[in-house]
Amino acid sequence: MTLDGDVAIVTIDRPKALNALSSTVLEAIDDAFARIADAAASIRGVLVVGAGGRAFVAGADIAGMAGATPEEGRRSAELGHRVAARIEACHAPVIACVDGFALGGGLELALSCDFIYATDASSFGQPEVRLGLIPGFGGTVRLPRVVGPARAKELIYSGRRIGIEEAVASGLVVRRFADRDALLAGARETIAQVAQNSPVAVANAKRVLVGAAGRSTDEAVAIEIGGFGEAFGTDDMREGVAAFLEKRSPGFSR
Ligand code: CO8
Repeated sequence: MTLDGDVAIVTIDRPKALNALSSTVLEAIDDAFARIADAAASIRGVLVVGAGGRAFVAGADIAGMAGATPEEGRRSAELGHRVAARIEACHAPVIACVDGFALGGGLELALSCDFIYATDASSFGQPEVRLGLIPGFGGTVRLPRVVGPARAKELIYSGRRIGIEEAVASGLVVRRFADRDALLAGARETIAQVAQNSPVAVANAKRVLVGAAGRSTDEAVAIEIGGFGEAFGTDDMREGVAAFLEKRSPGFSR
C-alpha cells in the first residue's frame, strides 16, 4: 500500500503469475486494508490496481490449488471472504482499477470494491467451471447483484470472457478509459470529488449500502433509517446544512 496525498493505492504485485491470488497475496491485501483502517482519517479513497500491465488479477492461484482437500478449499474461500469483508468495511470508497484480465477470484476481488473502472484492454469472466471449480470469493453473491441473476448465471455456467463493451453495457464496469494513465487519472478525479464531501457522511452512506445489500426491503429500509438518523447527530450534518443556508462552502471534519 502506498499513499498519494489522501489516496491509498493497493497494488497486487505478482506480475509473473498475472497477479494470481495466492494466500500470501490475499494476506497482503488484508494487511494493506488493516493499515488503511488505521490511517482512516487521512485517506479519502482507495485504488486497487494490478502490477505488470497485463492483468488486474487472473484469478486464484491455480498452481496452489492443485491437490488441495475440500477443507483446504473451504479455508481458502474463507480467507478470500475475510479480505472482501475488510474491503467492504473500509470507511472510504474503494475503486477497482482494472487494466487487463480480471478473471475468477480477480473479478471477485474487483466486485468486493465499491465499483469498477477499467481500460479498453480489459476482460472479465468467471472461468472456474472450466477447472471443475465454482466461484468461491463472492462471485455467486456479488456478480448477480451487479449484473442481474440471469446474466451472472450465463457468465458463471459458460465461463466465457467478456470485453469492455459488454462489461460496460452490463453495468459491471462503471466507466471505461483508453489506457492505464487515463484510468488512474479518472479514478483520482472521482476521489477528489468524494473528498469535497463530508467524510463522515460518505462512510455512513457506504455502511448503509454495504449493510443493506442482499437484505429484504424491510431490513434494508431499517438500515437506511438508522444511518439517516445517525447523520443528524454529526457535526458535519450541522455544518453542511448551515453552509447551504448561509450560502458558503462547508468546512467538513477531516
Ligand atoms: N494462477 C496461477 N498462475 C497463473 C494464473 C492463475 N490463475 N493465471 C495465469 N497464471 C500464470 C501462467 O501459469 C503463466 O505462468 P508461466 O509463465 O510460469 O507459465 C503466466 O501466469 C502467464 O500466463 P499465460 O502464459 O497463461 O498467459 P496467456 O496470455 O497465454 O493467458 C490467461 C492469459 C487467459 C489469463 C490465462 O493465463 C488463464 O486462463 N489464466 C487462468 C484464469 C483462470 O482460470 N482464473 C480462475 C482461477 S480459479 C479462481 O479464481 C477461483 C476463485 C475462488 C477463490 C477463493 C479464494 C480466494
